[in-house]
Formats: sequence, structure tokens, C-alpha cells
Amino acid sequence: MRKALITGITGQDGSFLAELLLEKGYEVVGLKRRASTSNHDRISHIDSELFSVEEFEIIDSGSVYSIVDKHQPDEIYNLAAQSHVGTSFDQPNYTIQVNTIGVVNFLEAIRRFSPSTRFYQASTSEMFGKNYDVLVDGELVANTECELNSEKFQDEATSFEPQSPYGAAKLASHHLVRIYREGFGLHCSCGILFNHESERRGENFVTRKITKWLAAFAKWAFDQGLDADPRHFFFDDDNIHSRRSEFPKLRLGNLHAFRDWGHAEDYVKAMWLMLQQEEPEDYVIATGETHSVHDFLVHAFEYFEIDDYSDFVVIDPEFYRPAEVEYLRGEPSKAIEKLGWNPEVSFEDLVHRMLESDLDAEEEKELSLEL
Ligand code: NDP
Ligand code: GDR
Repeated sequence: MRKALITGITGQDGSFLAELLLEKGYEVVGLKRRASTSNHDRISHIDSELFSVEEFEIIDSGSVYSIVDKHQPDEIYNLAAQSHVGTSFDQPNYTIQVNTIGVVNFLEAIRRFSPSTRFYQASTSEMFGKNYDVLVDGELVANTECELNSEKFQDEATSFEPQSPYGAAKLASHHLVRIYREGFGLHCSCGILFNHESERRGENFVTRKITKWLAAFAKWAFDQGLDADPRHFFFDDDNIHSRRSEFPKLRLGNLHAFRDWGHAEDYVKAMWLMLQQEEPEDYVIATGETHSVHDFLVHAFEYFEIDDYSDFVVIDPEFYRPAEVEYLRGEPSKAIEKLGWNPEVSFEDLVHRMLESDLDAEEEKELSLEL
């Protein structure tokens, strides 16, 4: 039986990856940092004798060495990170500790105590920062003026120019993984994953912030008797128009950034596939489609048949970043050809699945209050 360690087990990707590996018959040890209260919401449904959770601290080398030495796992998936780009501007030192020093701790642990362990590192499209490529007459041209967004892309050959402490810390780790691969012959690969979301996405990432707000607003309108159905708005009703200022508006930052958004369930499959390859390599994992934050809002509000979201949203400079990544669209051909990987969830389905899950959660809250 194969054994895998997953760091970041309490996070979005950790929970989906644990489910996938258990389905494949692995013994899975999830690693979490100490917390004073339980934060197992995303994994509490997992009921398997092959699944356990242990405490560790990624920035404590001794803690990482002991865990790797004790388990001698076949595979390690390093998903733990200070993963919020905005937060990394306020906490750059901590971000570098977790996202870079933490990775060195694992690479060293594998080199010293378990050199046949295969290692997956969660790299990110944030490493590209403001860079992209365009094909002009079959030739790659970097950052050239280009009218059509659909022609710009990033792939494994695009150069990196991160725009945040988060991106810089992940880029340092990306290079360190390559150095340990080439220098020490370790089987370690980086997945350069573009944004992936889900019903389990953290609540301060923009997609989930939008879907959660909409579900809460729908529930509020229903509770106020303004709406006959908590899953729909009927804005033809004058009543709701006059009273909707009573509910706090959705406060957002830059709506003009473009992201390549996929579903996390598809992306954890790519992580596993990378570690099954004979040769360790880095891969871009993305859908190949890009949408702005504005597009996401339009799709989410359209679910409730609202064509114009502007009355519901306030632009708040608090959510602007000191430096922004304006455009991301991944070109995943290498993963499609070499790994046989394909994203299955479309942008529209992603938006709907997240909304429906947040609407369900609002209904469940109501039920638990009644009990
Ligand atoms: P989440 O923020 O949902 O999860 C991050 C996990 O890291 C949590 O389990 C968190 O624990 C853990 N963690 C944070 N700090 C520490 C620490 N000091 N010691 C141990 N564990 C720690 O992120 P995702 O699941 O979305 O992302 C997984 C990985 O993939 C991350 O490395 C992220 O940077 C990267 N990535 C994500 C993308 C995305 O779009 N989702 C795209 C590209 C890369 P706790 O619950 O205690 O906070
Ligand atoms: P990102 O995701 O920074 O791409 O990092 P996030 O959802 O935080 O931001 C996406 C874009 O939306 C803009 N934005 C806002 N963002 C947040 N969080 N909150 C807001 O209110 C808001 N308003 C507008 C942002 O400026 C940005 O342009 C995610 C993380 O999962 C990283 O860990 C991962 O590496 C990258 O995706 C790929």
C-alpha cells in the first residue's frame, strides 16, 4: 500500500487531494499546524481507516525532519502555505518563512532521510506576475502590445516576474525544487497551478466572497419577507428596491484583473498524475480560458436574473493591492499531452456550483437554528 503525506490538509486542495488518494487506495497522513480550536471543517466528512491527521509545523525544520523520517512516505504533497496574495504584502516575512523556508525544510528532509520519496510542490501562476507571451507569425514574443486578451498566455517557457511577496516566495521555492531535482536527483515536481476554486474555497478569495455575499443577501431578502424564494430574487418588486440599502453592500477591490479559473477537484488530479511520471518535471495546470473579476460578478448576478450588479457593489480601496497581476491565462498543452489531464468543470458550472453550495449553507444554518 502506498503512503502519502499531505501538508495543508485543512485547506481547500488538501481536502480534495485526500479524497482522491483514498479512492486510489493510499494510506494518507494529513499534516496540520497546531490550532487552539478545531479547523477540520473541510475534512470532517472523511471516514476512512486509512486516513489520519498529525500535527507539525512547516517552519520548524526539526518537526519536518521527524515527520519525514518517521513515515518514509512514497509521496509528499506540499500544499501548506500562507496562500493569500493580499495578506503577503502585510506579512512578507511570515509568508517567506512558510512558503520558502518550509519548502527547503521538506527538500532537506527528503534528501537526508527518505531520498526515494516523490515530492509535489504547489507553485503558482502568481510567479508570472506581469509577464505573458503572444504568438506572432508562429514566434513567441514576450509582453508585446496585443489587443485580444485571448491571444496572451503563460506556459512553462514564459519568464517569471512576480508582483507580490507571495509570488516571490513561491518563485524561490520553485527554483529550489529544480535545484534539488537536478543537484541531488530527487523526484520532485512543481505544478504551476492557475487559480482554482470550489465550494470549499477560503472566504476571503474573491470568487467565494462574491458567492457567499449573494447567498447571504438572498437569505436576508427572504427573511425580510421581500422575496418569496430564498434561492431567487424578484427585483421587479418595488419593495425590495427601496429596502435593499439595509443590507451591507459587497465591498471589492480591482474588478479588471483577469484570472484563469478552474475547479480544485480537477486540479488535484493533475498533482497526482505528476508524481506518477517516471521523470519529475514542472507543468502548467489551467483551463486556457480567462475571465475578469467583473465577468465573474456578471455570471454570479445573472444566476438571480440581475443584469447590472453596480447597485450592490462598492469599490473599496482597502482591497486594492500595492502591485497587481492584471492578466493570467494558462496554456496547459504540456499537461494535456504528457499527463493526459483535462479540466472538466467549465467557468459557468464553477460559478453555479459555488453559488448553490452557499445557498445550501444558508438553508442549513436556518435548519440548525430550528433544531
Ligand atoms: P488554503 O489557503 O485553502 O490552504 C492552505 C493550507 O496551508 C491550510 O491547511 C493552512 O492551515 C496551511 N498552512 C498555512 N500556514 C501553515 C503553517 N505555518 N504550517 C502548516 N500549515 C500551514 O490554500 P489552497 O488549498 O487553495 O492552496 C493549496 C496550495 O496551492 C497553497 O500552497 C497555495 O499557495 C497553492 N496554490 C493555490 C492555488 C489556488 O488557486 N487555490 C493556485 C496555485 C497555487 P490552516 O487551516 O491552519 O490555516
Ligand atoms: P489571487 O486570488 O490573488 O489570484 O490568488 P484572489 O481571489 O485573492 O484575487 C483574484 C483577483 O481579484 C481581485 N479582487 C479581490 N481579491 C480579494 N481576495 N478580495 C477582494 O475583495 C477583491 N476584489 C478584487 C484581486 O485584486 C485579484 O486581482 C489566488 C490564491 O489562491 C493564490 O494562493 C494562488 O497562488 C493564485 O490564486 C493562483
